[in-house]
Amino acid sequence: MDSDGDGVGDLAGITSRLDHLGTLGVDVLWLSPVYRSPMDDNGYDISDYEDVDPLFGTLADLDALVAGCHERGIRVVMDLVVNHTSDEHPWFVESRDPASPKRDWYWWRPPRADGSAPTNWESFFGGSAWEYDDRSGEYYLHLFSRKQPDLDWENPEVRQAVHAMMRRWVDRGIDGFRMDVIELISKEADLRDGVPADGQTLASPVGVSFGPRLHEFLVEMNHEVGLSAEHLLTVGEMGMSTIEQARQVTDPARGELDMLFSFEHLWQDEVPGQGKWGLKPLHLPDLKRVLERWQNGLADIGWNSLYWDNHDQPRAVSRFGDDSPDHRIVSAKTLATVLHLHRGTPYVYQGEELGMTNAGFTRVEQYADLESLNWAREALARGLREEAVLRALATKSRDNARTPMQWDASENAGFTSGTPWLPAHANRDVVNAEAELADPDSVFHHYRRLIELRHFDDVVVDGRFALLLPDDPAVWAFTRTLGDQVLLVLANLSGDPVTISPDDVPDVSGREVLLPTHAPPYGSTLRPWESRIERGRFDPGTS
Ligand code: TEU
Repeated sequence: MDSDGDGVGDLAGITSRLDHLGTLGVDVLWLSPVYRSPMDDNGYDISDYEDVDPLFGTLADLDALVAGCHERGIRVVMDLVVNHTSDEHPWFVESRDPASPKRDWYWWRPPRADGSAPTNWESFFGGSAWEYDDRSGEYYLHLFSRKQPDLDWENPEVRQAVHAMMRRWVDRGIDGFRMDVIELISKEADLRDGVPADGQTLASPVGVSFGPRLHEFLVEMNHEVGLSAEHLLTVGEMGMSTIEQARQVTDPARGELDMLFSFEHLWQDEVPGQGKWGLKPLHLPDLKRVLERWQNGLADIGWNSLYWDNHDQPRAVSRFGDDSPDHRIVSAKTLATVLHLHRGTPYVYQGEELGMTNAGFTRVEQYADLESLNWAREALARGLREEAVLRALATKSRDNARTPMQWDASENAGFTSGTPWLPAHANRDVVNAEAELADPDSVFHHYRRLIELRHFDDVVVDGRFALLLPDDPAVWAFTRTLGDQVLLVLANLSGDPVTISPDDVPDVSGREVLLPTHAPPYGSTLRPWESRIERGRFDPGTS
């Protein structure tokens, strides 16, 4: 929400909309980075960790937002981006001088004998992960854009500076951190070449994810900042984490993080090895199995986070549901039910609670995201047809999730009085908060009820998870069990009716239907995208 008409959302804007969050019932607000930044990567390139960027307001605006949240019982988690800084951060500016004491706060390396970069690594945003600096004749490492140089966490001064900064935010009233690409902070000391894929010259970086000192750094950070304090929440973005690594990171006895974001479920609609732009239709059992393995893997130790959407992902209803007018509302609700009834902490990304859809851009010029633009440029140069490039962007670009929040049906969706930085979606006349709050059958109220259910029902929080019908290509069914209490979730993730045989679901007595997507009757056939939860008891003697 933009409060000052410059077309960009800001802190005062969010504060003016806190009733929306209050009505939805969320416990915590995760704020995207609002620190000072040249905005090469929408604020994930920070030039001053101690201040708010004027684009978003002032420190006083941030204090007001935090106070407004706290009044409503909502905690505020900030984004912590400390794998890298901006190249305009004073630490890096100073580090450009080889004689400076900050030189080894970053990864400066001499060229190889032939003058080429120290390793053949490709940055996550395309091109070499090394940038040559004329002044010293050395390269610096940037796993993301060249305006995002990687900090060298081997240096204790770097770690101390980060801890001190985090303590200042906690002292200011912040309730925790979402830690950007935190799996990358420990790198294997001998930086070495990777193996390029066929026909490529650059390779994925090696030895940078879950490096040898990662757990040590997380334990140290937790201890130095006091992150295990009851009121603080920590979630690490650790896309490549295995379940075993996640058990370690989130085991409370080890004192690292509360939870992490794995990406494994989001790889299920990619051609293996081709990355996010290699489009593959989803085979539902693959997705169910991934979540099942994470449920089982963290059942006794650790804790899951649950999410479909964030600022880097396409909209869930467009990706895993059906965003056509016939099915948008029901499929958005069903995706929500399935996710929120797993065990873990569910995350709702702005507009997901309205069933907001992908951006619907049809030209490369409409995109703003550097990852999308870099890839499109490279792909076109490689000879990929324009239709294919546009299809991949329309399916996967991060901008799909970044169009203005749809508050009402007006021209800019009520987001700004000026020109929005990305255009508001044409479907704002139907998909908007004002209309959905007024409609008890809306996607919004379905999310509100799911959140409410979790607040009152221990089975949602703690129940043991068991997947039913794992190989069924359309049905997503599972139980959550706590003592003799059971929640049975039945969902049809397809546009065709499906029939579930009574033999395939456990015998539950005293069934009560919760959060159905459709009006009765509730039989063994689920209508297109229909879902419901049934609450009951296991009869003594049944298992
Ligand atoms: O994303 C990390 C990350 O792995 C991304 O490269 C992600 O895979 C990609 O955006 C998916 O398209 C985090 C932030 O969430 C992202 O917004 C930042 O651009 C990135 O780190 C660099 O800080």
